[in-house]
Amino acid sequence: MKRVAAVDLGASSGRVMVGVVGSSQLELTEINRFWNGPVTVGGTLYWDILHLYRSMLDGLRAAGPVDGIGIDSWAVDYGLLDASGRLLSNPMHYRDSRTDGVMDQVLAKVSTAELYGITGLQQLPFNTIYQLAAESGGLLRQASTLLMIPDLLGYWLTGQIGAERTNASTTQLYDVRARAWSELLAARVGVPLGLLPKLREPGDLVGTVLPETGLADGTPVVAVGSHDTASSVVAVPAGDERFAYISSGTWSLVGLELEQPVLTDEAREANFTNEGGVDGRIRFLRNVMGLWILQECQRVWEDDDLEGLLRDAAGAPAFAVLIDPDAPEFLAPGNMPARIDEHCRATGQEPPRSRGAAVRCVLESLALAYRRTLREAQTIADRPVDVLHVIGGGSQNELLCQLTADACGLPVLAGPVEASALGNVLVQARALGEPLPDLGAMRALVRSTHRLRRYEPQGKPADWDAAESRLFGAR
Ligand code: LFR
Repeated sequence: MKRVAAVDLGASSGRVMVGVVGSSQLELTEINRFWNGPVTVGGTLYWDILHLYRSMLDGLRAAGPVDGIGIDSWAVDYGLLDASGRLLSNPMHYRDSRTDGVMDQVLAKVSTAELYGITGLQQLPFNTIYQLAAESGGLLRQASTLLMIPDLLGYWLTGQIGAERTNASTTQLYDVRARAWSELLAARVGVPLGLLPKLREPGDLVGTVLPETGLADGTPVVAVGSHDTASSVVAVPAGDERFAYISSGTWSLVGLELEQPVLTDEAREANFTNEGGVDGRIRFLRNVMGLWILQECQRVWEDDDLEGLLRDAAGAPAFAVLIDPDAPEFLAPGNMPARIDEHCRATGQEPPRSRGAAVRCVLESLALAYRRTLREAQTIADRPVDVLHVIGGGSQNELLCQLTADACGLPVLAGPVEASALGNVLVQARALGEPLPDLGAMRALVRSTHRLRRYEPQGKPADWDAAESRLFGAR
């Protein structure tokens, strides 16, 4: 049996959890939970990295002695260190507007087809490659090392430098077939290769904690699937290969787990990503905007009664208004209710008349985006699926789970909620000697220790067909 600590940082909150992992045991206890989000300074969106580090240390101290510590977080963002190992600038938030228009500048140096052929990555304006191209003030010239967020926090804990592979795979500077940094792309976009540290595998030892952390001397820090989505996919409680998943939180990551990347024109045109998973798997998925739109509505409404909003949404008329949740205007923080209204007017629809109607519009639109993404993923990867696993915080949203089952015409199995933290502790426990030979064994343990909720598809499939062609048909 192993007792390990998972630091799991999401875009709206971070947490430290202790996991006890044994042959028939998998239990998580939350030690602390802390705010995370963008902080605007001088018109730029930053993460509050020292607040995250301090809160994580508070949690780790409160956790007491553990056999290991693992860190996962959102992807694509990074800190730059100078030659003495000091952080050059506070890490910026991927939703900051400094990358506006930068993709086109980079695409003038490397074509979309070449970029996709090497990295297999979905084009998102905030991919690390575009953020680096947007760095100003000669920062890249002053920098010696680039560390992704979990690698940066791991460096502060241990003094050791490295780049965990699953998160490196989200930079769009990583060659998915060669399984190495792409020298060609780095050169083409002017990123010094020396900036990119040696790659680490999930399960590798990062180092042991430094005395200044105040943590128990000698505690190992273990690399996990440090991209939160990689960790959460580890904890998908699937029994065989014929499954799809939605890792549901601020983002909805919708797709399949594959053995090999799919780098075809079809996959590129449909903008699917091939991110690196634990044990060399590929996460073939697309980012759908996710619960972010609803979270931003709640922030603007100053309404934290999600239950109440969902009740109102359940009672609101079906398919009254539909939006494309992936429209670029929904990416940056801001007045989301007003943007929804504008989007409706621009597409010839009456804006929703109540909060309940707006929430219904967001959830139905998400369900339609899931449906389209899943169908495309199955066709492009030639992988039929029988069941859709919804994991992460969004798996608690009963209305969304039911709409998802209805829209996709598949049974939805919802749970576990804390999927990233579970994936994190499972990979650590294995690295520390717990007999969990492969993903199948880890998933069987999640299945036998966690209760899942099943949603059968209901309603009329024809209604969803009609709604889909209303929303996406003209494209
Ligand atoms: C989810 C996630 C997604 C990534 C996005 C930005 O938390 O990690 O996988 O595309 O955040 O980093």
